[in-house]
Amino acid sequence: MSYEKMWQELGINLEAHDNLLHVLEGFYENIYLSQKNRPEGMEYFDKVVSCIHGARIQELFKAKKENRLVLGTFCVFVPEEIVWAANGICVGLCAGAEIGFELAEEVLPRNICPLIKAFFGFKLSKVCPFVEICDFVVGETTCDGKKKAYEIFNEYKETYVMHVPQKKDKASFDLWKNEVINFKSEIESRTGNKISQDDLLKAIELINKRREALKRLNSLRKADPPPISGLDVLLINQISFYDDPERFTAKVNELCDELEERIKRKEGVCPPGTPRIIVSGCPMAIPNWKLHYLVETSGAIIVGEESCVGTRNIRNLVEPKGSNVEDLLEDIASRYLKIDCAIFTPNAERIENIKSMIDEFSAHGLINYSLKFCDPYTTEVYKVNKTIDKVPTLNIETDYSQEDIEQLRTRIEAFLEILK
Ligand code: BJ8
Repeated sequence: MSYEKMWQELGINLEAHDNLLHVLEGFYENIYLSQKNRPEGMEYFDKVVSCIHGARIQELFKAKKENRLVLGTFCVFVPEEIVWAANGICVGLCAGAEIGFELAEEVLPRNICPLIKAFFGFKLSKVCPFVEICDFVVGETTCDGKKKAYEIFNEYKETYVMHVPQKKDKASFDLWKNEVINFKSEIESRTGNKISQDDLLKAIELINKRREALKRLNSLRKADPPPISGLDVLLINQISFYDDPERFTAKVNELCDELEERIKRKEGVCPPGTPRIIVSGCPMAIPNWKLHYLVETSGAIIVGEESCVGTRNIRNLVEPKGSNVEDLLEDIASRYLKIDCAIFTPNAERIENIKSMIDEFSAHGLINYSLKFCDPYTTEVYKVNKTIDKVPTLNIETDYSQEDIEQLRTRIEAFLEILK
């Protein structure tokens, strides 16, 4: 099926876009389709990627024709329940590839985190139909790089910014709750839909179910051998940001049924006793598969991601205790303020969460993964390493380029030697 007409309508640069899809296809074949003994349930997720800018964009296109609001986000702090409650659609925009960096560097400093450079790059080179189809994007005052970059991004795509506090005391909670209330008003005025208690409850249930399915998937990785690779779970987490939540949840649960059968048969994707690794740190947006690929082709298996594209995004559910809209908004605010992003100070709960993951998943090693120039995560590595004494740790600081692949492989192999 050809989607060219739709892409054209969205103002996509067709030639650059063709090249991107071509590179992505080759990448996917090498990294994903070459894996052995994958679960059959991965077929759905393979299909989603093979049609990454096609079928889902078409659904969004149709939704917009029906007057539904579509908005894009770059951070798990944006309370998407509010968008769904107003019959809108929320998509997490990816920024995981070195695309359009020369154009991005015309407006941004060279030494800025690749994730920020990538979201500019995708927009400026007009190769991402997700960005183009969004009515507007929602930014947040998390790290300094993003905060300042949104001011400029607003010149290219309308950007509404939510104020995320940097501490978690009562005053910060009140500020955040107020931001959540303002966001609700913003969404109501843009959609023309007044959000009722029932709408909010339904949206909370929809997103909680997605989180629960991903939690179920993660917990199945506790088995030795794990029934699914870290690469595949990473991909599923990445897809969770833009797929239709109801369909996605059903597909993850189907996959989990299959994985449970595999565990009963003691069938896994690697031999029992394979070194088990937790990766912790910056998010890995699609198609950033570099670290997982290197680790899993060097004789180890990743059993957990302490990341926003991983457990940080699914650990806590919204607990709807409120009996009216305002109280439910407070429940939402409280769930989101539990996120243990490194932009917070202090951020002790993140270190506790890493410790529990190491125990729960019987990990043999921890890799601190930071994107270059990400101050919050690179700086927090010191505290993580000072506290984690149960397993060896390895610090990796990288970007989206392929230049350091061999150097990283050598360091990962040496680390895995220690674990043996
Ligand atoms: S809640 S991790 S998604 S802010 S990697 S842009 S921090 S310089 S992505 Fe994040 Fe929200 Fe936190 Fe999660 Fe800045 Fe670091 Fe770049 Fe980052």
